[in-house]
Amino acid sequence: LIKGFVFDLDGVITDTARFHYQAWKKVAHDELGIDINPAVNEKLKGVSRMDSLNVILKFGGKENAYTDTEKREFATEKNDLYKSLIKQMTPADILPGISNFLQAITKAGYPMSLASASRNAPFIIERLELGEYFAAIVDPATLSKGKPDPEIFEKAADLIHSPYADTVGLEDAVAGIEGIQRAGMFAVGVGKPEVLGKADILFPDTAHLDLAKIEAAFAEKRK
Ligand code: G16
Ligand code: MG
Repeated sequence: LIKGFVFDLDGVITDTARFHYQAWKKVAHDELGIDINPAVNEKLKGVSRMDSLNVILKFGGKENAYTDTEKREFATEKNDLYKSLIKQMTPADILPGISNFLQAITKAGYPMSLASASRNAPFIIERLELGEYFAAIVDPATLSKGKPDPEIFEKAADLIHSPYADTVGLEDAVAGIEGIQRAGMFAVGVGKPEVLGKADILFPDTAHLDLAKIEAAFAEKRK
């Protein structure tokens, strides 16, 4: 039986990727002389702040052009810009269907926690007024490895005392689905089958998320 749900944030609960992109695009252009594009942005999804900077530097062929101190300054500049953008978020930025889905899970009595790589996740959840649904939020500062390592999903499940085999994880990124499955959890994908084909159950978008279907697919797999 299902004992708990762990959620990714960006791409599942809200679309912060556009704000990350806007902030990185400006810092990359102004400070690094690198013009990023939507294909680069895809590679930043679910990836930590410093790793995102490294992806951009690699794309621009400037992997070894800066010291760690300089890199920290670029990351801080990006984050300041990002924070000014997410300050304007409201509950209207919750992705379609998510509020009803969270209500259905709560009504069914399953605890939920958040497995987001973002250090800004607590602030975003507050802006979206979704705090009441999440019993816990993993602090990414405590992690030694990023997705696809299962660590973040394991911590999220531990926080709600949900055994991994009885936990359902939701993700929109390949690395996230891989992490959920490596943790021994049931993976719910939100996105395209070409990308997330390995998920245990897949929904084309958040509006189609269906708790009854997830419970049935989970029961079938654990039979
Ligand atoms: C999110 C985004 C990533 C971002 C990361 C860290 O991950 O998808 O693009 O780099 O958080 O964010 P911050 O700079 O705010 O700490 P997730 O796991 O919510 O999809
Ligand atoms: Mg995501």
